[in-house]
Amino acid sequence: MREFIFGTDWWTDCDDLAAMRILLRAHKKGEIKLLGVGINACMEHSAPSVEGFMNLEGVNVIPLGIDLEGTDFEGTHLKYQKNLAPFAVNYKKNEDAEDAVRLYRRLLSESDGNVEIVEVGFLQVIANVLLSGGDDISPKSGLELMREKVKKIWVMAGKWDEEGGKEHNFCNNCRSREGAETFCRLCPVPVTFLGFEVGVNIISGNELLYDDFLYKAFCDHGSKNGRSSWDPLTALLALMGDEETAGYDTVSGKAFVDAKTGRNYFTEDKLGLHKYVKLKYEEKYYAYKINELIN
Ligand SMILES: [Ca+2]
Repeated sequence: MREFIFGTDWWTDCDDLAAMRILLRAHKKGEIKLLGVGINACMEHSAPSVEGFMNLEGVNVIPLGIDLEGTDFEGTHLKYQKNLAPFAVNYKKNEDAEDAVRLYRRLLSESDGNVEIVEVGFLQVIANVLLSGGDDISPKSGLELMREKVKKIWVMAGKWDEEGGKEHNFCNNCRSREGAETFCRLCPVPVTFLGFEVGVNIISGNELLYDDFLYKAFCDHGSKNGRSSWDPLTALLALMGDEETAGYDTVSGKAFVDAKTGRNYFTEDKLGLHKYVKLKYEEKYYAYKINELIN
């Protein structure tokens, strides 16, 4: 069975929750195994609200990691997290979650080498995994663990329809900018990016039922009529496991992020480890597919 680690900023936007629902439902159906969730931004109710959401979805045995230092990203919308946090059982506070780098190292070292990562937030945690040395979990470096255990990484980040594009997950602050630069430079496995331009005009979550807690979270965010679909598109792409089948054209090459500005650049190369996706169909095609999965 395909195994996934889900990385999320779970920060100010609600599209992370739609992505999480897609993965949790696939996990519940036995289509995939979700090994763990790494939260790469830290607000007051981050870990409790992630666990609360999972419990409401009927999935409650997935380990959480968090970057407790990731408190300095820009933006505030705490309400949906505050409302989900009371549903937590095991992670009553952020400190109850394992350090996210340790979680990744542990999950990777325990795995058979078939792991895929879906990352819909900031990249400093994966970057720090790549920079990590051997420890009590494994004598292997993070680079070795990633090379041996990770098959593919699906990332929502970047703006690829222009050279020097600026996008939130790369650009938010120096933590995200430096993390993104390190990730693109060091990551030894294939990465597919879904960029800002792909998801911005695909609106999903606009058909949720009024008594659905995901609808309440969308309302708490100010998105009762739906939201751009960056994160759920990335989750769906990862689940389908193939860009073309998921409805995208791809450009292969090498991505680069400027650590000072967070701007992204791309050098085309048919043999490159990086790809970014481009829409093949009209936006409503993708919105329908996401709504079908989250309604
Ligand atoms: Ca996100």
